Amino acid sequence: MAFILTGFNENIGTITFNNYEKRNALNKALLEELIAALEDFKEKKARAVILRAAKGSKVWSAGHDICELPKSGRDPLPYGDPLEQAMRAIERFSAPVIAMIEGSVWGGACELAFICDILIGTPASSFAITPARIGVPYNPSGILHFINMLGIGSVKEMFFTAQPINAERAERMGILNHLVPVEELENFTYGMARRIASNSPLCISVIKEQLRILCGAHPLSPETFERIQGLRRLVYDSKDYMEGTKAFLEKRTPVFKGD
Ligand code: YXS
Repeated sequence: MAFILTGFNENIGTITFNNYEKRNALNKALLEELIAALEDFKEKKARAVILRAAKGSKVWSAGHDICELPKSGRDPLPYGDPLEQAMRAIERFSAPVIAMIEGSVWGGACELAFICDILIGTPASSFAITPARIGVPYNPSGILHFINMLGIGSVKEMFFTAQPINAERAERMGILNHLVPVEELENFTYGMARRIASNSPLCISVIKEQLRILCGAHPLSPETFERIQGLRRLVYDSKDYMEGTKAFLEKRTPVFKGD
């Protein structure tokens, strides 16, 4: 089964999540297909890529596939995790990637959407950052992506409450570049992609890479890095981390005890 569908037209690539039975949960296979699709679009010299869910989706993506999160004692978001690899592939893709958001976005899918260059949503779009709901210690590069997008106050609220932010607020916060009626979403998004495709691809790819380098220019001392890793280990070694994933799979509310 293909976990994504792809298309290529007028130098614009399209990647459509195709795992709705599991609410487009980002499993290893889907993410490997996404990375392969970007490689193919690179060969075809795509000038823009659109990342989307199927038309009419109520959920854009439910985030990391919880069934694939490691058991206690292992970092759930290591550097080599397929989701981390997919995000780096998007960040380093030479052309702009536009997230066309129809439906709700959860957990690691928020970071996947935020790492895209432009986000276009509808009034039914929403965004929920959910590590605290599952008991997952997010990683430094991911937190930096959120800080670069939102500012520290909004990042704290979204991480601490794990509650969805609606489309109107998401536009005010700068998450959405554009908020359009659902019936206009495809035309608006592909219209922007065509405008981008008509500009200088070399200039755009250099500006995109310059922005990536400048946004990520936060040197960490080895001691700071080790302290962050030690803090994260406290969480992923905890009973709460086990309880979060177990509760989801048993379809019940988690009972966190703080240890
Ligand atoms: O019971 P079946 O087999 O039909 O499967 C159900 C769900 O178990 C499955 N599913 C998922 N499977 C794995 N990983 C997921 N993230 C996931 N989400 C859903 O899809 C089938 C249909 O789900 P259901 O019945 O709940 O659909 P719904 O339409 O009533 O509700 C849609 C959602 C998205 C509101 C609901 O599925 C939900 O709350 N999903 C979990 C959202 C979430 O907390 N995602 C965070 C994943 S962890 C992550 O991304 C990072 C590690 S972190 O946490 O750090 O951000």
